Amino acid sequence: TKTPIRVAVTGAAGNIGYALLFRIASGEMFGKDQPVILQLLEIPVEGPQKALKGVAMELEDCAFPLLQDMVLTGEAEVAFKDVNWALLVGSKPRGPGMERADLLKDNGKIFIAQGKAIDAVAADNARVAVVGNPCNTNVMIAANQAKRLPKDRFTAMVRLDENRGRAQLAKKAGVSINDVSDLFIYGNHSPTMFADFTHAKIGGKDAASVIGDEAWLKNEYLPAVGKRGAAIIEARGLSSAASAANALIDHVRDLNTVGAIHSVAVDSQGRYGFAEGVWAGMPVKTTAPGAYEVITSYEMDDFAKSKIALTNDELVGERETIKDLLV
Ligand code: NAX
Repeated sequence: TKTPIRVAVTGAAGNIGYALLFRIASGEMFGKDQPVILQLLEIPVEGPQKALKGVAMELEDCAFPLLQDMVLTGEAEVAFKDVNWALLVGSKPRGPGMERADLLKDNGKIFIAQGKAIDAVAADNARVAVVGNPCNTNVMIAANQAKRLPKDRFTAMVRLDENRGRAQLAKKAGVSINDVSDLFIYGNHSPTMFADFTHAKIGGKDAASVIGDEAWLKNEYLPAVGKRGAAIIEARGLSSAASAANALIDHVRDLNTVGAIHSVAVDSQGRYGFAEGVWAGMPVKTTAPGAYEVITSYEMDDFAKSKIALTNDELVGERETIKDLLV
């Protein structure tokens, strides 16, 4: 049997945590033959710690054969000790009347502390995936602290946006989701993201020609994908949780699946016209378990370039807001 891998999940007693942990423990993220040890972090406050115990009791009650052990903690240094994967889900939600700048700064502090702890105690092969919003900027802050690990180990999740974008294209075209390919998300996980329909394929053909309605793609589809998170909150009274957990399963599984091509927010290194040093969604191809190369071959037309410029401006603005938090 394989050696267990250690997986940290932060915000483990939250909504996404509840939709995520059981699927990791059942083998959907790392494979049906890969034992896991879950190291669960919650804020060191009675309520969340008690709720975390409850979640752990339910995990126990599932009697998952792959779940070798669990660590429940309020301390980052304990949660990230020797981890192979750190899934940073927990963050502070935007409160009533709170400015976006305050949200960025408050969350930035969390990701400084967690980046430091990962740097200090995580395994040498550690990989980090950030979900907690604003995820592109949070991952940049964590990576900036964790100098021991190469920057390409740090990714943020835009896979929910890719999945949403593929589903909406399939629905419009009246085809199965399996017929939609090559739809990638560029930029920020926010309404400015660019779901690049210009290179998407439906049944192997150009999506734009299959849909046959460019105005719909530009004026309805793009905003609908960008604002889908808000539409879920409006309908459910709670933000996306099961679909976000599902996307994180896809994100991590595909980063471990050689040949998988998928959207991931990575250190841009100036690719596709993004500013150096911001984390932006773009297509990557997994080359070895946990390793990937960015696909740089897509040629963008003027429309696509203008959309990328917009989401890049937002990423640069976020970095400007938290620049005092970078070392
Ligand atoms: P919840 O508020 O239900 O859960 C978050 C949990 O994190 C809480 O239990 C809280 O106590 C904990 N937490 C807060 N600060 C922490 C810290 N410093 N260390 C450890 N735990 C901490 O939110 P949930 O619905 O689970 O969403 C979690 C995050 O995912 C939010 O930031 C949300 O905005 C973000 N999302 C990101 C998505 C993406 O595609 N990248 C989509 C879904 C989701 O909106």
